[in-house]
Amino acid sequence: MNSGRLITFEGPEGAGKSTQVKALKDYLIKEGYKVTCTFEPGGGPQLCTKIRELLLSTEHGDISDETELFLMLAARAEHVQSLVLPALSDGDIVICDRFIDSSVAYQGYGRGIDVKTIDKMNSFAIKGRYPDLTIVMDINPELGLKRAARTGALDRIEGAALSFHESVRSGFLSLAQEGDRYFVVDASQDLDTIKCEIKDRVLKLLNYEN
Ligand code: Z5A
Repeated sequence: MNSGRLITFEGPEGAGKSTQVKALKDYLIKEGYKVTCTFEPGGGPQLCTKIRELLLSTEHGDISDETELFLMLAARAEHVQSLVLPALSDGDIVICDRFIDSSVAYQGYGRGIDVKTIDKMNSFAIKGRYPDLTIVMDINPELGLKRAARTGALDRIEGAALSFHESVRSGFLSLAQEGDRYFVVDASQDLDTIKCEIKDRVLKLLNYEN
C-alpha cells in the first residue's frame, strides 16, 4: 500500500533545490510529520551512488545520450524500489531532489531524445507511482550556473553549453503546464520568500487530505 506522499523538487542548475528541500524537511519534522529525504541520481543503495559517479564524472569522456538516459533510469528504478516505495508504504512524506521530470527536461528537451519514449521509461522505472506534488524552481540558467559554480567545479552535465541549459529550463516550464501536480516558484527571489511559498503549497496538499 502507498499511504505516504511524494513531493519532488525540479528545476535547472543552481535553482536552490537542495536548500529548499532541507528547509521543507526541517519544517515538516518540526510539525510532527515523518519525512524521508532523498535525491536523484544517486539516492538509495550503493549501486545508485556508483551510477551517479559514472554519470557526473568528467573522467570517462563523452557518453552517448542514450547511455546517459539508461543510466539515469537504472538508478531511478533501483532507488524507487529500494527506498521510495518502502518509505511511502510506511506513511512517510518522501521529498526527492530531482526525479522523473529531470529526465524529460535534460535528456528530452536538452539532449533531444523523444519525450514520449522517456515518459514510458519513467513510468516503468517508478512502477507508475507519480509524485503527488512537484515544485519547479525556475531560474535563468546564467544565474543558476553562477550559483552552482559557488559550490565547486562544474560536473559533466553542468559543463554543457548555455543553450543546453536554456532548453532544459523551457522543458521544465512546458512540463509545468501539463497538470495540477506542478507548482512553479520564481527561484531568483530571496530564500525566505521561496520557503514560504513552498510551505503554503505543501500544507495545501497535506490539509486537503486530512
Ligand atoms: N539529471 C539528469 O540529467 N537527468 C535526470 O533524470 C536526473 C538528473 C535525475 C545532478 O546534479 C545532475 O543530473 C543535474 C541534472 C542531471 N545536472 N545538471 N546540470 P546534482 O545532483 O549534483 O546537482 P543539482 O540537482 O543540479 O543541484 P544544484 O544545481 O547543484 O543545486 P541546487 O540544489 O538547485 O541549489 P543549492 O545547492 O540549494 O544552491 C546552490 C547555491 O545557491 C548555494 O550556494 C546556495 O546557498 C545558493 N542559493 C540557493 N538559493 C538561493 C537564493 N534564493 N538566493 C541566493 N542564493 C541562493
